[in-house]
Amino acid sequence: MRSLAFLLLILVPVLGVWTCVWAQAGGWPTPLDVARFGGQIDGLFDLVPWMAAITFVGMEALLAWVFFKYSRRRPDKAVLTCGDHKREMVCSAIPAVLLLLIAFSQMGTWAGIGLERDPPEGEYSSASPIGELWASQSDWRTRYPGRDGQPGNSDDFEHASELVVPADTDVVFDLRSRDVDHVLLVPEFRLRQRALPGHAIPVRIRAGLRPADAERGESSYDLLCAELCGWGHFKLAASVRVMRRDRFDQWLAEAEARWFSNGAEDAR
Ligand SMILES: [Cu+2]
Repeated sequence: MRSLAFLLLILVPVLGVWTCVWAQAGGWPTPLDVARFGGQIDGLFDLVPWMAAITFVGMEALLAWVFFKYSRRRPDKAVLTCGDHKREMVCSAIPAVLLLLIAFSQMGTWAGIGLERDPPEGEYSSASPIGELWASQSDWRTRYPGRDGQPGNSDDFEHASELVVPADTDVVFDLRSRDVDHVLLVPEFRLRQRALPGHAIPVRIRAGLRPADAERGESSYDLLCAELCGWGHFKLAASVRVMRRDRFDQWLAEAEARWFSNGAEDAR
């Protein structure tokens, strides 16, 4: 009985670590990464499970050792101790160090992604072809800046329920909300950003095509709202279409013409 219990104690951390390694090796449950900083963000995600796994194995091993060592009949009784300042300090310091490690390890990645409106000098040369992405109950609406490249004037045009972006291009746009809090989520871009009413939050993405779509020149990804934002939350399931640059330019010209024709092509 004792051996069986001991075996189970050993089995739990071994299976825990095995599932962790197996999941990572198989790329599960991480979605496809087509983002410029996706690898770094995944690395940050991996850090916490690994820390948890090592702590888990250590604690299980300690438990197994205690179980093994003190399970024999011993003449001495267990002693209840209350309050050990030194041990409490150690037990507080270890999680604090781990939390600081998590905090500092992500600083470089976030600085690299750069959520500032103006890109670092020399890094991004082209102006963003997208002005704003509006969330509302209950659709997503992209506002393109038109021919002058400046959002907020009369040559802007809109496209509903879809964000269309050029592939392998740095795109910066303002995320906005018309009504309540929403959360923009595109798992393949490793992008999750809250949209707040009254705020224009700059978002930078650089998306690629799925390897299988390289020849076709176009990929589609789910664009979701990750916040239960009201009765129409389910309607905020849209898509991001990533197009090769030449296809995107053609799409942009057609979308612009369609917007300003005011439906004239359908009346013919
Ligand atoms: Cu929502």
